[in-house]
Amino acid sequence: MASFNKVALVTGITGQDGSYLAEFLLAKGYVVHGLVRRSSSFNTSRIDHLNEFVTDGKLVLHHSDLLDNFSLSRILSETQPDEIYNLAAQSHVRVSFELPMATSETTGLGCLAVLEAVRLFSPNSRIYQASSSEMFGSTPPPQSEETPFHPRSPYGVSKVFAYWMTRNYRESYGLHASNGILFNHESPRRSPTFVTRKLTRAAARIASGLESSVSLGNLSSSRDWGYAPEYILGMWLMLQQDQPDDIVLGTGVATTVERWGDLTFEKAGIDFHEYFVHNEKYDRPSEVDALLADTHKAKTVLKWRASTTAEQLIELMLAHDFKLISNPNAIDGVNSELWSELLT
Ligand code: NAP
Ligand code: F7E
Repeated sequence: MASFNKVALVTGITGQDGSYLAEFLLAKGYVVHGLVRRSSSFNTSRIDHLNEFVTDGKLVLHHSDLLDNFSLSRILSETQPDEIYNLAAQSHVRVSFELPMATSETTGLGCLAVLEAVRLFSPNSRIYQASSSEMFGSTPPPQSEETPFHPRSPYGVSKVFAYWMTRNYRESYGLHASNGILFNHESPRRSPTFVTRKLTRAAARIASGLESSVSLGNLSSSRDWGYAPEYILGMWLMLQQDQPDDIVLGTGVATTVERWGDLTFEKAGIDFHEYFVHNEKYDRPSEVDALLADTHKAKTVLKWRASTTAEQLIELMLAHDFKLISNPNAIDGVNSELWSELLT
């Protein structure tokens, strides 16, 4: 009997979440199509360890761009994916103040381009839209699916647009389109331009005598920080539900940036306040002060919960940043016990 593989299409496959999601789906037996945008230098370092699947034809990489509707439409027509994960975005909040138009195009209109291409060329595909806790902005915590949005950056505003477009296509055309409203999730694959990885990397390098300070912006904001691979399971579960929905994923515990810095440097054997330098270039024109997830719905509907604590997350990120000092090509695998738990 011929075996049947589900087909998934992942935009943003070269990013933190896209790389873990590709691994997860391949381990589940999916054929995975990933969109890679053209770059003048290599931009596939997070998925290069999956090359054996490219050779086997299980992982197919396509050059595309969320801003190129024709390529998106052609790829959707040709691949007819069962599931589409729209993870591509200009995802840096501070940068979105410098690039408001480009951010709105990719992060906002890019989602609409995917929805419209699905409606026209692959209407049976299920869609996951990577919505964000940044949409809550200045609305006080805890934040749930019922919390009103008050975004505080061009990034947050663009994500609100994409969120409502996703709902509108669900209500207007009956698409199976879901918003995962994810709070911050981190990993050793996180770009060091985000504060958690910037801190674990700096602590490892300062403790090893390679650097002498770390420049940062606002330390008083708090975030609900979880471990990215666990959130991949939540994304996948949303697309396995009979009905599309909008669901918050987070840990339910918040930590300030300063506390993350203190803990990280302490675990590296040094004192954060000896090495911290304030640099206003990292401050934002308007800040999101406090994010904390109310994950009641994820627990009841998806039976999903985050299990890695902020301290455990710091330890695993820090360990990887120390490893990178002696071996710059070290690959950060997910702990095999956790991985098999996520896959079963
Ligand atoms: P990331 O590491 O910044 O990855 C973003 C991905 O989007 C990269 O693969 C990037 O390609 C791609 N991309 C950017 N512009 C594109 C364009 N015009 N066309 C096609 N691809 C484009 O982000 P992440 O942390 O994995 O997050 C995944 C998604 O979840 C994003 O939409 C983000 O906004 C959202 N989100 C993230 C978090 C979080 O805490 N991580 C929380 C809530 C929501 P390159 O590799 O070439 O740059
Ligand atoms: O900032 C403060 C900064 O850039 C966290 C993205 O994945 O999560 C992420 O957005 C906090 C902010 O993440 C520096 O002002 C201080 O208060 O690590 P971040 P973010 O802005 O929360 C959401 C959910 C997303 O959807 C986004 O895509 O840390 N902070 N000093 C700093 N932040 C950075 N990046 N760099 C600093 O030097």
